[in-house]
Amino acid sequence: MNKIKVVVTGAAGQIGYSLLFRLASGEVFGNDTQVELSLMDLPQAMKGVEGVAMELEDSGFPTLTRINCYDNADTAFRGVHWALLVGSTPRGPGMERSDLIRANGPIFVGQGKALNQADSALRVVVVGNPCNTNALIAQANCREIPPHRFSAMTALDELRAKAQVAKKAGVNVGAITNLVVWGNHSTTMYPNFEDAKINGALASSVISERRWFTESLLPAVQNRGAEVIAARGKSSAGSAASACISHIKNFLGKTPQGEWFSAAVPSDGHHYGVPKGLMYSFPLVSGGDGTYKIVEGLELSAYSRERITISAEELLKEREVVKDLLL
Ligand code: NAX
Repeated sequence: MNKIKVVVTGAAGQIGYSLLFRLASGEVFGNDTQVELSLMDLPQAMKGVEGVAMELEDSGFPTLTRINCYDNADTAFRGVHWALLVGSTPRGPGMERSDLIRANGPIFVGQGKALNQADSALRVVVVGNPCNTNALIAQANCREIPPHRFSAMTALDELRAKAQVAKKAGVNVGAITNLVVWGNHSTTMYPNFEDAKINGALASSVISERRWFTESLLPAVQNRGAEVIAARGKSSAGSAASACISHIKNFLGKTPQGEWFSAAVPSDGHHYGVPKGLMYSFPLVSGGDGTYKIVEGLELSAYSRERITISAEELLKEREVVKDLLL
C-alpha cells in the first residue's frame, strides 16, 4: 500500500465539502493508496471542520486511514505530499481586485513559509482567489520546494469552455480537447479556441462561425461564475471541486499523446513572451512521473498573442501590488 498525506485549507467551506470526500474515496490517488487527510481552517471555523471530519468517518472509505483537524498552517502542513490551498479571504463589498490581493497576500506568505515543513515531494495547488497571485506569493515564501511544484487552478475555466463548445457542436464534452485557458484566473483569461479540437478536428472546421467563439464563448466562460451565483445564490462549489480533482489527476497521470491541459505554473520567461516568474496558465503535458512541460512551438495568431499579453500584463500589475511579500 502507498501512503499519502493531503492537506486541504478552507476545509469548512463549500468547495472543501465537495472535495474532501472525493480525495478520501480512492478516486484520485487510487484504491491501493492510503490517504491521511488534514483539514485546516480558521479557529472560528473548527466546529464546522469537526462536522466534516465526522461525516468523512461515517462514509467508511477503506482508503482513508486518518483525519486530522487543524486551525493553523504550521502544524497542518508538516509532512504533507499534496497541499490544496482552497481557503482565502472572500471579496467584500466595494473591494477592488487589488484590495482582495492585498487582503490575501499575508495568508499566503504564512502558508508558503509553513510549506517548508512539508514532504520534499510536495505538490501545491492554489484554488483560493486571486489564485495565480496567491500561488506566486506562497511559492516565493517557500524556499525548500522547487517552484515548478506550485500551481494554481484554471481547470474550471477550461471545463466551462469545453462544456460550451460541446453544447454548440452537439457532441459529448469528452470530444473536446486542447481547449486551453491561458493567463490569469480573472476576466482577462483566454480560452484559446483557435487550437481547440472536436473529435480530433480543429474546432473552427466544425463551428465555422468565428464570431460565435469571440462573441459568445469568451463572455460565457468569463461570466459563468456570476451566472451560477445568480441562479444558486452561492458560488460554484461542486464544479470547482471537480475541477480541482481534474487538476490533480492531470498532473498525476500521463497526458494522452497530442493533448494538453491548463494550469497556472511558474513562467520561465522562454514561452510565448510571458515574463519570467509569473504564475501563468499555459498548455501543459504531464509525463506521469511527476514531470510536466509547457507545450512548445504553437503558432499563435495575432489575436491569440494579444489576449495572452493582456493577461500577462494584468499579472505583472498584480505582482507589483504584492512585491513586498515576494522577498
Ligand atoms: P467558502 O467561503 O465557502 O469557504 C472558504 C473557507 O476558507 C472558509 O471555511 C474560511 O473559514 C476558510 N478560510 C479563510 N481564510 C483562511 C485561512 N487563512 N486559512 C484557512 N482557511 C481559511 O468559499 P468556497 O466557495 O469554498 O471558495 C474558496 C475559494 O475558492 C474562494 O477564494 C473562491 O474565490 C475560490 N474559487 C476559485 C476558483 C478557481 O477556479 N480557481 C473557482 C471557485 C472558487 O470561486
